[in-house]
Amino acid sequence: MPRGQFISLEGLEGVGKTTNRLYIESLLVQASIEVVVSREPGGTDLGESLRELLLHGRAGMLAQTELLLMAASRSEHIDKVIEPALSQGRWVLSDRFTDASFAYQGGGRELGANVVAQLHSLIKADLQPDLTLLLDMPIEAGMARAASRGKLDRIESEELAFFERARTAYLQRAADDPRRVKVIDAGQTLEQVQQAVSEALQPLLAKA
Ligand code: T5A
Repeated sequence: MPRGQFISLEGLEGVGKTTNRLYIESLLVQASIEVVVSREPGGTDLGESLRELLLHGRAGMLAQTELLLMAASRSEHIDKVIEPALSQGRWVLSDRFTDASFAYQGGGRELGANVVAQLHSLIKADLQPDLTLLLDMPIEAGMARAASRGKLDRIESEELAFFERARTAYLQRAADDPRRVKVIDAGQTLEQVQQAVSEALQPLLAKA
């Protein structure tokens, strides 16, 4: 059985990952592709408990603790959800993956890309998505969208400079691997964003 394809969605707060995840799922279902939809942090029972701590725990968590907990969630997610699905020929659509740690902990928390890469060498560092859609837009506009949904969580409450560093790190990841990471202007109308998302998916869909 051919291995499934792995797609990740990335971007800062409020850029429309959830909205576009649902759209991509509908495109895959229309194409009769069996897809496992998941998220990070989360995706497993333990990962969802870690997500609760990471997003709604008390303030004052050390940057390195945050990175380790993200990686712990990812390790469980890879072994228990992503790898089994891909090897059974199913596709995986994950709301965030490793690029988020490079952006938020490497960039935002200033731990640096080397530390993030070193830690990931302990988990399955060679597993990369076949396609990553990086939804990008000015930070303030994304935060306004996120804020319109209600109270901000622990990470969403960070200062603007944190998100500026995270955005720079995300765009660096895209520049370093343009074949895998496609940057989509998330500040357009939803219809335009979905058109761009659909176009970016075509090469993968053509292989299905
Ligand atoms: N994290 C995660 C790390 O620090 N390191 C890591 O390694 C990992 C894996 C996870 C947090 O953890 C951090 C990053 C995050 O801070 P999350 O699950 O990504 O959190 O956060 P969510 O709250 O689920 O998602 P976001 O806040 O990022 O929002 P979304 O899902 O990007 O945006 P969405 O789809 O809910 O849209 C927001 C609003 O905008 C509207 C939608 O209708 C909605 O109301 N909208 C648009 N409006 C106008 N035009 C468009 N084109 C629109 N698209 C969406």
